[in-house]
Amino acid sequence: MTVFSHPISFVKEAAPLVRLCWEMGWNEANGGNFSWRLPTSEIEGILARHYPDLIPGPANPIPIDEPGLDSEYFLVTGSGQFFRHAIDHPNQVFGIVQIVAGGTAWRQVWGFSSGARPTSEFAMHLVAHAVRKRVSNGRERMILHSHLPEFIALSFLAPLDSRALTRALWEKMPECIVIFPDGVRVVPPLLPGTVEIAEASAAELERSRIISWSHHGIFVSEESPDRIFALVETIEKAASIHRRILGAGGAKQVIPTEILKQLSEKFAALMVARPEFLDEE
Ligand code: 2HA
Ligand code: ZN
Repeated sequence: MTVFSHPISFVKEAAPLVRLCWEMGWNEANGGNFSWRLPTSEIEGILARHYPDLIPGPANPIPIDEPGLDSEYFLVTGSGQFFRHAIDHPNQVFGIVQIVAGGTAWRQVWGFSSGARPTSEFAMHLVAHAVRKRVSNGRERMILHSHLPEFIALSFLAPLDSRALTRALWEKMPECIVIFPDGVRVVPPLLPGTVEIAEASAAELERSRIISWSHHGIFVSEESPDRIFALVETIEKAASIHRRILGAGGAKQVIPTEILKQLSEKFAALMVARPEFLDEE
């Protein structure tokens, strides 16, 4: 395998993740998007060293003000860009933007070599970063939106309900409750890219790193490429098991609640939250 390299260490890490998402069948064509809140002094140092002549672009207003993100830098995929091209054309697929003017605007500082702008979901990503930066005390830095086939299929087969979906996934694979104890929060069908879906999503992101955009895909927040990939692949695996069971006429039995409780006690130290949907209704 050719080793991918890039002067910007964050692009070097993000491009293989983004390309892998395409290989997994999660991000077809220009579907989905990715962003990474970069450590400020590190990215400023890298840009000054490798791209000393960069001139930041003009300020573009953000639909929803995010004062909590003022002066932050984001590596972000471009609107219309293909995840499939991330390794071959990283400087075209990705850009780096900085939030300026007290969190009311962004300006481009690097990338988007073919003239793209940040993803059409950029305002949504910023809303999510603001919520999850606060809720996770700064740990989470990365957002991935993917069109997962098995996970999307479930939104046509099962109730659009956070508790029902979370329990259905937890009860199919013992790893699930440990890897996503915060559960999957369901956002009802709303038009992508609107302020309305951003607000509904922000409310759910207060409770979990993982939201389902019904009939559309998953939107998750995590710390690093490895963690975000592991989280999404586990959810998609559980969704595929659940969907196969539904397709075969439904489960004859599931992992008992008692075992889920024991798992969440045994692995409590590894878990990001206490599971909320374990109590009886
Ligand atoms: O095409 O996935 O949600 C980008 C998207 C919009
Ligand atoms: Zn999408």
